[in-house]
Amino acid sequence: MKIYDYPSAEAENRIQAIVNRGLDAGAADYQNVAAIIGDVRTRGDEAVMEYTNRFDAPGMEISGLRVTDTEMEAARNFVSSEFLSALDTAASQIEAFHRRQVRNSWFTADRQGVVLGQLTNPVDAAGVYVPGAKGGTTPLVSSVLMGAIPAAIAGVSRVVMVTPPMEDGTINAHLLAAADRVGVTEIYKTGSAWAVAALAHGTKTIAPVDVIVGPGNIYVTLAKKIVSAFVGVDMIAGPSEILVVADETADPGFIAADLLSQAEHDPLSSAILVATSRELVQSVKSEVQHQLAGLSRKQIAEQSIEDFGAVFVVGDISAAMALSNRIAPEHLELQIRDPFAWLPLVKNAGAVFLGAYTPEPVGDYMAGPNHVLPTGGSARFSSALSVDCFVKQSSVVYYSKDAFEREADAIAGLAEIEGLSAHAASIRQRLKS
Ligand code: HSO
Ligand code: ZN
Repeated sequence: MKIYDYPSAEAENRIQAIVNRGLDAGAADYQNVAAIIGDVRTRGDEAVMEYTNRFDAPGMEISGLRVTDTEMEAARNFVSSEFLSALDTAASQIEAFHRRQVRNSWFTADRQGVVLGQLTNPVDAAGVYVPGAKGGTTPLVSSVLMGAIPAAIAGVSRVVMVTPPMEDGTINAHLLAAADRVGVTEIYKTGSAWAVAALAHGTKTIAPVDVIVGPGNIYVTLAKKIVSAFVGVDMIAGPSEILVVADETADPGFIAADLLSQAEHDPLSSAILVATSRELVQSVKSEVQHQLAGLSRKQIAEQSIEDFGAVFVVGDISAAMALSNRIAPEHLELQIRDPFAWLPLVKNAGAVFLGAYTPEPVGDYMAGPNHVLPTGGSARFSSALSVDCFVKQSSVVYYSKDAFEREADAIAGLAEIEGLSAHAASIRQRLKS
C-alpha cells in the first residue's frame, strides 16, 4: 500500500487514478453488448439459448430455462439448517429496515375547493440480477435478499430473478433457497447481457419487467445502461470501494481486515485508509501483508490493493472527512474516537459504519440497510437501492367550479403568453358555461 501525505501533488494524482478507474473499463465492449441486446430483441428465446449454451451451460434446453418447483424443493433440502437460520435472520432484518422506506399516498386540501395528492404504486414486475458462481465470481446469496426484498416490500407482484447457470445447467442451491425465502416468483437460468435484454424486451419464455436491479460484471452493467432507455434500472454500479477514516485509537488489525474485505471483491475494487497517525499507518501496512497470506482470494485482493489501494496521512479528522467527501466512497468506516460526533460532517457516502465493531461486512449481510450502493463517486448524487426503486408516483388534481373560476384568468393568461391558444380555450370554454 502506498502512503501519501494529503494534501500533496502525489496524493492528488493517486486520487484521480482511483476515482477514474472504472471510467473507460468496458468502453470497447459497448458495441458488442448493444449487438447482443439487438439480437435478443429480434430473435428472442432462440438468441437467449444460443448465448446461454455458448457461454454458460452447453446443451441446456429452453425447457430447462425456468427453475421448477422440484428444483426449489431440492435446494431447500440441500442447504443446512444453520444456513437457513442465518438467512432468515438477515432477511427479517433487511425487511424491517426497508419497511421504514415505504411512502404512503397522500392528499391535501390547502386551497379552498382544491384537492391535490400523490398516489404511490408499485411497478408490475421487477427483475433481479444475481451474479453466478463462475469466472472468479461468487454466488452472492446476500444480493438475492438485497434485490428482492425492497421489491417485495414495495408491493411488486412479479419478482423475476435471473442468474447464469453453472456448466451442468444448475444453479447454486443457496441462491435458490434465498430466492425462496424472499418471495421471488420466477427464476431463469440465464445471465449476462442477454438476460438483461430478455428482461427488458421480453421473449416468449420470459415476460418483460419494468425495473431491473442488482450487481453484475461489466457486460451486465453496460446492458443495464443500454436498456435504461426502456426500463428503470437501479444504478450503473462499478467495482466496490471502502474508505476507512482512522485515528490513533483504531485497531490496525481491524482496519487491515476491513480493507481486504472489499479488495477481495474485484481487482478493480478500491480500499483506502485516511489516517491521522503515521504509527497506525505502518501497523496497518504490515497487518495487510500478514493477513493477505491467509485469504482464499489473495490474488484478487493483492491486485486491488496494489492498483487502487492508498493510504493518506492527514493533519486531523476534519481534513479526513473533507477528503472522504471528495472521494464519495461506497462504504465509509469511521474508526475514530466518538464517531457519532463526526457524523454531521459526512456529506457523500453510500453507507457509513461507525466504530470498531461495525465492520463493513455487517452491512453486506445482516444489519438491514441495502448493500447495493453508489460507487465511483456517484454517492455525491445518488443513494442505496431502496423501495423507491420499485414504485412510481402519480399526481392527483381536483378543482371545484369556484376554485377553477378563481384561477381561470391567470391560467389562460399564461397559456396565451406561451402562444398556446388551445390551452387558453380549454380554460375559457368553461367560463362561458
Ligand atoms: N460489498 C458488496 C456486496 C457484497 N459483499 C455481497 C458480500 N456479498 C458491495 O456493496
Ligand atoms: Zn462485500
